[in-house]
Amino acid sequence: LLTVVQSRTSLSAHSIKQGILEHLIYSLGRSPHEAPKQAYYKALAFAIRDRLQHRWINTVQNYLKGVRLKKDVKVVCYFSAEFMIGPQLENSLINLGIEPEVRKAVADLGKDLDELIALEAEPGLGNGGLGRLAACYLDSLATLERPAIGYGIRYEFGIFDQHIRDGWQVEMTDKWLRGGNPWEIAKPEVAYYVGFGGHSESYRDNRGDIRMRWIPDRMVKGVAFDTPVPGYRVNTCNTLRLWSAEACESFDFQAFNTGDYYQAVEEKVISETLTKVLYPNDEPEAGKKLRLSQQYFFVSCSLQDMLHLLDITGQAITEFPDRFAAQLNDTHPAIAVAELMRLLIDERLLSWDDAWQITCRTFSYTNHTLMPEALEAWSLALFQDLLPRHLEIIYEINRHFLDEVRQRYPGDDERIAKLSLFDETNLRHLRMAHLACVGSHSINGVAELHTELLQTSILKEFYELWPVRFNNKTNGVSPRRFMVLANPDLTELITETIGPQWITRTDQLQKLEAYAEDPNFRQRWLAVKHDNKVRLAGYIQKQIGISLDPSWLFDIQIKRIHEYKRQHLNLLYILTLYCRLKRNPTLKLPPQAFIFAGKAAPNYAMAKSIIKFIHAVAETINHDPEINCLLRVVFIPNFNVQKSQIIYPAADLSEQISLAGTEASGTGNMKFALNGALTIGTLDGANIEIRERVGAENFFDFGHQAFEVQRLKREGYSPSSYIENDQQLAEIFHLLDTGHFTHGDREILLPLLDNIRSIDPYMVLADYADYISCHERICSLWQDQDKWTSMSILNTARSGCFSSDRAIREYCDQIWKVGPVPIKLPP
Ligand code: DL6
Repeated sequence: LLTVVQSRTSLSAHSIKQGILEHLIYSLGRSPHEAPKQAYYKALAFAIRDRLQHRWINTVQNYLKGVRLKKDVKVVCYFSAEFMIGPQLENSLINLGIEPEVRKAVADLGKDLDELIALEAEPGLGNGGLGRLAACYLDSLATLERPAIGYGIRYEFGIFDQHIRDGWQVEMTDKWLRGGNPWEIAKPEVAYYVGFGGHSESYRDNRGDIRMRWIPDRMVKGVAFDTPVPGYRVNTCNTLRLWSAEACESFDFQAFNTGDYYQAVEEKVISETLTKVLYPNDEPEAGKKLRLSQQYFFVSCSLQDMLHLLDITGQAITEFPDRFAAQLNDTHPAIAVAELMRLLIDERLLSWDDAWQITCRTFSYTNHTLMPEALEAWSLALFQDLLPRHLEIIYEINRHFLDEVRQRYPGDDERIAKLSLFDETNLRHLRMAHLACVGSHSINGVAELHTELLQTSILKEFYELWPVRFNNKTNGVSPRRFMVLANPDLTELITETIGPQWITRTDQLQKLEAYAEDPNFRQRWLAVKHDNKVRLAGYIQKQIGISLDPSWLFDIQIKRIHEYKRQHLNLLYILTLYCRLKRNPTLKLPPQAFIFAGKAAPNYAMAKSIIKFIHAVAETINHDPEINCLLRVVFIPNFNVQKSQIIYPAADLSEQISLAGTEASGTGNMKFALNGALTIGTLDGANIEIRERVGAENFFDFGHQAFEVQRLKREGYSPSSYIENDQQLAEIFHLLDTGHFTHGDREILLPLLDNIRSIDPYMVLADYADYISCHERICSLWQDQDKWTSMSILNTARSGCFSSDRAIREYCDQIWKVGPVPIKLPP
């Protein structure tokens, strides 16, 4: 065994080269002479996965042993419908610390490592911030040596590929599994059955007590696919366990036996559609039965898996909350509260009270949005049809809960209606956020302002009822993924200056403050930024055919396209510069490149119009010789993790311009700041904390604050008056109305323009004037490159607390109570 293990664990260039060749020949059946690059990528990925394997196996063994010995091993189970893990190869090399050896091994085989890395298909198993946060948290959990499993869904088709045709977004299916996925290991023996539909019935158990059971009319099998999650330079390698739906053999057999072959095949197809595709967010979910089925499916598999782990380690069911801390990443997995209750009372035959205590001690809930339309609510008819037994359990949970509320607030019917798990106002709906709150011992927001707003708005009554359950956990991002991997030159410069400890202790970045005024260091810092801009400009030239001068100010807004994020406010600034230049061609203006990227939900017409708007402005400006010597506009299609890694390091200016009170936190804002971009931002989400940390003098804030937004709304917001009172705005709207940017087409942007003029739900016009003057300050500061560079250094130096390691330490210490379990490898 030892020889087998050693031949596949050695980290020398020679052994890695052998590993690649072995996999080329024996796993992929290719001759090294004729194998295409894709096969080399895959063989390399297999060779690297081998090198993670003994860490991975030992990590699981260590945890199980710890549990068996009743040592305090508690596992974090991160329940998330999305994990945007990004490409795995380079991340694994960095975490194992073997990039130089691998580069040599690959070069010895006549290949270039960077080219092979670029061939990796990205698993787009998420929509954006929420899914990427889950991936950063897994990275930090492993790096901090905390036992953890990420539980989610193995979507066959992840987030759609975005193509741009004539300036419009076109969605194409993503085929990330087309070439196979070398990182996952299918575990067909780790499988659970999940029921749907049917009815419930009562029966007498062998003690004569009446109990309930669920008789589903359809079963689906969930099969585990495991992906290793290696920590940075530690032996811990945790697991991301994603469930894939399969038809249940027993049901197939039944159909086969009755001779109904086609029925059996149909059953199989229906079952497998369950995990076919990720739903894009920013669209109403009402009526999407398949979405609720997905949520229930992955949650049920995961809870059954946790119970199984408890059983095989010989633990009593009462130990469940001492062995597992389950985090609900938004409400998508909130049905877990009812499912754990069902498993405990119907299948493990626990009393209601015991089951409820276990449930509440197990779960904690993170809210990620204040947007009313993003708060999940399922119609009772749909719910009844799909999960009838769960609905009964939820009624019972609600009955117990409202009894408690009535005792606290006798006669306060209004409060009861607000707190109830059911919204009785229009069509009856189940409020998933309420279910999550009631079944969790901890409820957190993702930035200070967001948590405060939760407590005073959408979850106000819950906060009044249980203030101690509420807490804030400001988001964080992985410094490995978004600095070490994305920005190797900056990493080298920082490491050379302050040593390598900052990679896992980002508070040490503070030491860079001492160099902020050092001309030599500033020069080197600037050179790194310049090279990163050259890299991005090269990519844009190659992919989109637009050339950018790296000496220009790179002003970047990359995120989901949404009205609340206000990409159109950014466009109004660009159009302001356009008009000013047209009026006065000799105007002194620093040359600026505006770079956008992001996807719009396929059914979100306004967001799609914003993409068209960006392209219309880009086309006009980029082709106008009077303007394109000072301004250029670029939209990078199909934004994903891989692309983000090239973009963040190249930014001079980060646009974080959501209407105050709408962005829960943001994480892009942190990635930019850590890479030394200055931020222009509203006092929204985590922008506020970034500004506090980096210093108000190193941050450009503008716009109405959240409380002012509320006041404006109360007083009656009139967007048209802003146009009437501002000549510049009036001129811009006139140009847009006459089709100046759309080849004379006056209709194409009209719905968007009319919406701004008449409703302007995210108050673009109210913040316009301040945004413009803030940009003016930025332009004048840009002239002083020394000052700008010092501010850039200070942004990085003071953003260490936005590491996901800090966030995960807080979750572990304050919510999950999960300590480190260092992994020892056998000699
Ligand atoms: O917490 C991660 C991320 C935040 O940074 C963003 O501000 C927030 O918009 C995003 N929320 C969602 C909501 N999805 N749902 N529901 O993606 O979470």
